[in-house]
Amino acid sequence: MIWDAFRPQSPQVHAIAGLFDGFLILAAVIFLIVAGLVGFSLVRYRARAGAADPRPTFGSRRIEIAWTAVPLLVVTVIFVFTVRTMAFVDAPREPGQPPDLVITGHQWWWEARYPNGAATANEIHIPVSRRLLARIESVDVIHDFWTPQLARKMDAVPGRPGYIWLEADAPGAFAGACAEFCGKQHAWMRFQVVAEPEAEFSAWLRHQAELPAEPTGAAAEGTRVFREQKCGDCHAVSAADVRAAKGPSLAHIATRNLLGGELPNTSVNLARWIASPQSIKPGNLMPDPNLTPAGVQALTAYLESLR
Ligand code: HEC
Ligand SMILES: [Cu+2]
Repeated sequence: MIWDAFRPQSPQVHAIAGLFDGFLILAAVIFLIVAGLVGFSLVRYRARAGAADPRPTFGSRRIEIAWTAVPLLVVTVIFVFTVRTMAFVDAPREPGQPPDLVITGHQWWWEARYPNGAATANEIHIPVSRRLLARIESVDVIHDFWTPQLARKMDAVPGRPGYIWLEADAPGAFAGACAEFCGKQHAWMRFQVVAEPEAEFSAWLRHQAELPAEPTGAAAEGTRVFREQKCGDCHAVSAADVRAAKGPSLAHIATRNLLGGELPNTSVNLARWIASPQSIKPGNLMPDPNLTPAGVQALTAYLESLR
């Protein structure tokens, strides 16, 4: 996973980085001029033995105009470039089109829903070189959705959705994080944006909305434990199940790279999570279930069949 805020990978972040670089150069030039003049004055006008006090300058209109006009000009340049960049980077606050996906912050995971019913957690797929309009929401507290290489930050404020363009220049998995302190597991509210060629993206999107295959063998035993443990009160297992979700959709969970936003999705980690989510992500909103080792094994087999 790439986690490099200094390597922009989208036109929007290129624009933001360009603004930053420009201002850095401007600030460096101003610094050199000011520091140079201070240095020059220190040497040229230093106190000399026997010299008289220098004559103070009062009420010089020329100097006052200069030290008003020059900063005004600098600030105007900064303002114009900032507004131009914002106009390019920002999605409209009230877009006249439906979003391509809805991203919802939960304590402490990210849900992504697509119009065809596909739902995923902490792993957001986008096509390469096509910007998607993402609507950013929250169901509990204020979170902040941030993929440093792909898009600006956007607060996820309950009841007040925001919009961003989500785009990537090249295929890859780009790291993201919640950027607004939101409680105990804030630091673990990680996610990945997976950018892939258009054909792969649309295949992924179609597949995620399909119903899972009927489980057989150990996996079928897992569905029984799943019902018995009421996992389904919080988790959907198919795209047809659209109840308001307390937990991530587990439909096609076996196709995902990560668990809990950070842990590689392997059999061992999946079993560890099912057995004791609290020991992995203390305080998260999934209570430790009371399972036998056989129950953990059956559930793991079941969830691994959800591909
Ligand atoms: C009270 C609601 C609740 C119940 C019941 C519950 N879970 Fe969860 N589960 C959650 C929440 C919330 C998360 C997300 C935790 C986080 O990452 O902060 C989660 C996460 C998971 C994950 C990781 C998903 C991912 O994409 O990271 C798996 C797997 C999972 N639960 C399986 C189960 C199984 C199996 C059961 C039944 C034994 C179960 N859950 C019962 C709420 C629940
Ligand atoms: Cu958060």
